[in-house]
Amino acid sequence: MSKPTGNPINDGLLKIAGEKNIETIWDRFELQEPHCGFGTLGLCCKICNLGPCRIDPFGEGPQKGACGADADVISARNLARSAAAGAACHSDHGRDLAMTLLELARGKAKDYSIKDPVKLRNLAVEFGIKIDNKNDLKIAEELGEAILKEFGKQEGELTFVKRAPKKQLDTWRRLNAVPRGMDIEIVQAMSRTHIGCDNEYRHLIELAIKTSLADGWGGSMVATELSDILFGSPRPIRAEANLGVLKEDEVNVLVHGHEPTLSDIIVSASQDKEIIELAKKAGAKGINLSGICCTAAEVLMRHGIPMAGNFLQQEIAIITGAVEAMIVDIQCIMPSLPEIAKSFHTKLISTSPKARFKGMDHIEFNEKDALGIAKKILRIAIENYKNRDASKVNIPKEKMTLIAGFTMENIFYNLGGSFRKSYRPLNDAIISGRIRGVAGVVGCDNPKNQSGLCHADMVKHLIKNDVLVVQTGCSAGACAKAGLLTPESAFRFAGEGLKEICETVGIPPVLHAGSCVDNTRILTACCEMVKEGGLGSSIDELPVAGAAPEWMSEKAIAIGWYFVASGIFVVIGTPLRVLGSKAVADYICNDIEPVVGGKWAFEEDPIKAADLMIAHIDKKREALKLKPLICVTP
Ligand code: MSK
Repeated sequence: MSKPTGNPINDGLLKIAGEKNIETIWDRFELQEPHCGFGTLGLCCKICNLGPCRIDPFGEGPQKGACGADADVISARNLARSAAAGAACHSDHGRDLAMTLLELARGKAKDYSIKDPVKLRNLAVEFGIKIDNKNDLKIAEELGEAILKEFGKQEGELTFVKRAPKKQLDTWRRLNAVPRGMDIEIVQAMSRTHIGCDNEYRHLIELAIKTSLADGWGGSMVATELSDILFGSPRPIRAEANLGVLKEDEVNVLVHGHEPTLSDIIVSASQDKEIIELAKKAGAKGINLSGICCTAAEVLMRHGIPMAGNFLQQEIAIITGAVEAMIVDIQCIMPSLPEIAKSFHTKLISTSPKARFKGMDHIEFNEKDALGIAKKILRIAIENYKNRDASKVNIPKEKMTLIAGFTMENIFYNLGGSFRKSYRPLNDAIISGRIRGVAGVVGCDNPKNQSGLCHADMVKHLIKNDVLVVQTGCSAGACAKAGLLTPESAFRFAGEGLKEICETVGIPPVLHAGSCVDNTRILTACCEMVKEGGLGSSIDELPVAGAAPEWMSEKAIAIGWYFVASGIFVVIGTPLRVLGSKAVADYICNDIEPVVGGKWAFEEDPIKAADLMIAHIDKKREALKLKPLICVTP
């Protein structure tokens, strides 16, 4: 059995895995230790076939690859490539939603509709589309076309960068960092990092910045905005989280991955009378839908569908023995799942034309017959209910209530009430010293850390110190399970000032803002704070900070970079793979701050990392000459 993970629920199911000789991520992770030192430090180059080359970090062996690239070039080049991969994932996600919008507008996706026509119209205006007397579908068609052009645009600037404060935009313009289109920046990141191309580390870091900005202010922002239009803008909603949401007497179906196009329709299909009747005929009380990873966040925010688990829990969800079907699309899906499912009855179904898995059944999703495909998948799950072996069922009891569904728009209402829809109350609370500042705590969970415990420890420390926390992705899931996403948690964990605000407004001290692509909601909220006034003239002047304490994916690198480049201080748990180059590490953790306004820090201890964020927030408060905190928590 693998070492204890620090999470009793995971440990209980991992014990069962150990007894059945089932290998999980924790076992495989252990077998990889110690991790390759060259790779960890960013000193391994596999870009061309002169190598793989490596640089000796002790200065005794080779200091240059066969082509002459030194530690600075190799680590900066690797970093830029990782950022490009992350940006590509989010942008492709955004592109798919633009395609769905277009199919809907052209009558080829009959199972979808425009769920937020106000947002559709606002976005169309932002893209320069004339509304006149056009109906929603006509506007959707023109908007879909305009957004798809944005992906392939070769010159000019992305439309969404206009949302940024002028000072921020001027900084990017000075650096030639304003993305032209999503695709061109990702392609250039790949071409410029080819052997013998871009060979100056600062120039390569600028490349990482531009590519990541194309994600944050491009692909991801498109994904968030179009998801709201197609599936509805979230509103605060009560739900539950943790593996205890699985039910012994229902057909348990898990949706896992990232894109909401299928999962949203599965929600409708699971409420279909015919499907519920079928489940009852099979001996179950109904269909119990829940989610893993960011797909979970998408359906949680919009429909209150429970979140069964985050990234690290995808394997152990199957080990509960109670899952009839797990439906996957793209990103963060472990290829190990089919091997684990062999010991249980769970059917694994891949659905995206982009992602296949050895050992999974594949039912390709297609917007033209979305509901039909969703029902087909649910019928397979229902049919599989009879194969559940009661002796193998071990559903943990633990589950926790949470409130999710906070967006840049609805936070207006929550903070200001219906007569005062503005960021004024938030800015005033910060200016008057009731709230110290705002922190975004996001990202994955990682066996290098303790099963999501870093997130909860960090967030508790931040709210205790009157920092309002906004979360997305698996980090939000981890804190939901720790009971931090309820208004009541303010009484247990928040400092006096933050508690007072939460009590007055009725919000949790930790706001769930959605999935990985929804980190852009944090960007737009920062823009609104600047626009509201009193907290400086650009994002880098705000008393805010960001963190990804257990990051693991390349998407997290792109996200971190677009926050840093947007002027935000970002602390991550394990370092980016640049420590083999003192020049690159110094540059991105220090010298870059006067250039873009933000910078990176690496700190594994979640409390020390939170203290770095608090110190940064205090530094910004001081620069803005804000009042001292009203209630300093002892
Ligand atoms: S799912 S990228 S493990 S947050 Fe977005 Fe979670 Fe990280 Fe995947």
